Amino acid sequence: MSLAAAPHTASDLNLDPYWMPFTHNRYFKQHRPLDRLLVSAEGAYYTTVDGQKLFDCLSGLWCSSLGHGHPRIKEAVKAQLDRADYIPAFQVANPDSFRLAERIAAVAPEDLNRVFFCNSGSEAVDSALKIAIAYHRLRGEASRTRIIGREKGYHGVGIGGISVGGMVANRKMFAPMMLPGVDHLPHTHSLKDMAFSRGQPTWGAHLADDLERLVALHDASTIAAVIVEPMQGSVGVVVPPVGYLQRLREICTKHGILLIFDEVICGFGRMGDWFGAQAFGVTPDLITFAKCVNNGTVPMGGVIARQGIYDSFMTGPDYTVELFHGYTYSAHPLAVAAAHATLDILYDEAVPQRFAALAKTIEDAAHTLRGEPNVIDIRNCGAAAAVELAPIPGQVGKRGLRVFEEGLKRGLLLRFTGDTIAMAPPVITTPDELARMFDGVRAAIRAVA
Ligand code: PXG
Ligand code: PLP
Repeated sequence: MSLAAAPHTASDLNLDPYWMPFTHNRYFKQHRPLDRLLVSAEGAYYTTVDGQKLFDCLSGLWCSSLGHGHPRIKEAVKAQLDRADYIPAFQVANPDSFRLAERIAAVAPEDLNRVFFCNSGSEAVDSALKIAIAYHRLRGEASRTRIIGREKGYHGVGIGGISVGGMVANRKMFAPMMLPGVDHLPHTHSLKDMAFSRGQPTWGAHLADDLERLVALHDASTIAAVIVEPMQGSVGVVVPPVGYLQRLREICTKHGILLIFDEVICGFGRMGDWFGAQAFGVTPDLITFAKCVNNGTVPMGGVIARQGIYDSFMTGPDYTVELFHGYTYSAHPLAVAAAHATLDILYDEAVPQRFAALAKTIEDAAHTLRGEPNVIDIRNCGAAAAVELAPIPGQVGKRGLRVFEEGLKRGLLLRFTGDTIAMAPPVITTPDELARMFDGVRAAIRAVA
């Protein structure tokens, strides 16, 4: 029986078989929190199994930026389901996949106009890394095999993504599986130099120069690509210093290294433009996307490549496969239909521009939390903000968890990573809802002081 059909049977629910992702399974299952069992979603709110409404402070997991249940997306997915539930993407295609690629290319920067589809951000990252390595090989530079990631980076949970990623908890258990030859740039998160910056910190552009040190160490002829998130979402809204991404671009260009922007969170409006690339005025060679491409409705991810990268694969006899890579569900018709409807809404409702306006309000509201107990940093970028709290001594992550639980009591579904609380509400958030969100966060922070 579904929870939705019988909301009051939640206490009978067998919690044991489901191995929850990125979750403290034992804590969850011992506490059996009814306010964490979500059964419906509408606009900017979830409803719990007990009927409590929770404001969606992170737009799902950064993916439902238009709010939930948008009628145009629902209709598009239902109509597609009536036409065809599944269409293979190998050697045949749904015409709507071509149209979607064309529309994504139209909003991507410069000549990034070739689009490869997959089903998640993690797959997008692994696909982009494979494309980068293969590209150099096809051009006769097979020695370019190293990938440079960044400390504190998050690039999903595939083997490629954890190798280039820089979050130690995601890596340490899996050390023997890591890609060889990966190196990391230093992260740009320095409380000493940039705490409480509004928007982009003015300190830190020089950290990009470390790429020159890695080039000197490894030699450019061994380096295929650099991958970074323009704005780092997962680690808690870490904002690129003014000039930092520009500097990375210059060094990559100078040494023939591909620059990959992992825009799984930045893409499709949140930064106040279509991509972080445009918001920050820096064009990479490859962009990964997922999440907001179809408002999180059906899993979808992808890679956007410069035309020259695609063209370099188009060699050999024309009846042979050029890229030996793809997924059963690449360009799944339901995901494609949801993406078309999402793009319609992004245009018709001027979503990137509205996010740019919301960004300013979020910045002002977020920084009013300065001076609250244990608040050691506040960061904001686009329509996203984070509050970093001092850990309870010896119990890193406990304060974040307790603020999250206090948030639930106040009708807020917050996102915590360690002791950092991140917020990225849907574009439909009203000024009143935004004020209530920050009031609730303030009260939750005080409650755990
Ligand atoms: N790259 C980036 C930059 C991401 O932020 C991924 C890749 C992986 O995407 P998938 O679809 O495989 O999960 C991500 C995902 C959070 C949070 O709370 C962030 C992500 C996922 C879940 C939670 O910040 N980012
Ligand atoms: N494992 C097996 C045995 C398969 O047959 C396939 C696909 O055919 C996969 C894994 C990969 O699945 P996907 O294409 O959904 O990534």
